Amino acid sequence: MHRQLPATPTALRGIGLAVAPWLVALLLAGCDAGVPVGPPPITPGTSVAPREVNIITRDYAYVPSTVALVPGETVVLHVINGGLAVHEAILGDMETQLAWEAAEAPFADAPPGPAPSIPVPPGYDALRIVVGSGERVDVTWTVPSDAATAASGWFVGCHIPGHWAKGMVAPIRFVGPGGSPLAAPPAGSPPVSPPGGSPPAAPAVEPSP
Ligand SMILES: [Cu+2]
Repeated sequence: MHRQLPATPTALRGIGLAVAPWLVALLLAGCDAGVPVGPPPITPGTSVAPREVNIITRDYAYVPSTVALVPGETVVLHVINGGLAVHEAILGDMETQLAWEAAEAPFADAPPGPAPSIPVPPGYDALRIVVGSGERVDVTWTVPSDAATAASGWFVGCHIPGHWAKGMVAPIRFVGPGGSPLAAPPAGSPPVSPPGGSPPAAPAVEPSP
């Protein structure tokens, strides 16, 4: 414990040093905070050696709360359901998330069993991984190389009815191999509903040309 060290203002004065109390407080706080650590470097996955990425679903959130991916890399997504409810991980930009939210809404009272196939509008197909309670599903997937250019940003979202509204969404942070962000979050991004909040309104879905 740093605070138990004898380097208090009184002790320092006792050895002839004039140290301002605020400086000691700053030093002690620095000890507690530790050395600033940036995001860990990422070795992008390849088709030969995909990078392993864990996404844990809970009732009703994702762990980690932000998923770091390198555009163009190939990953093996391990989606592990640590919750009691069935969950899914849909990876795509916000327009895609909202299209799936609208498309899955009619299935709120679906009977137990395999997840129904969702008639998502053309152009909004996305990587969708459904996992039952206690299950783990592994999927090898290549991140689109242009994903970071999506104006609305990318997310991992669960659109099993009611889950998005409970805040079951995690932003994807696109990074370079060094772990540094490729771009700041775009201005004017659609708001992500907070836990317990109401979901963003579904967009007017236009068919793809
Ligand atoms: Cu869910």
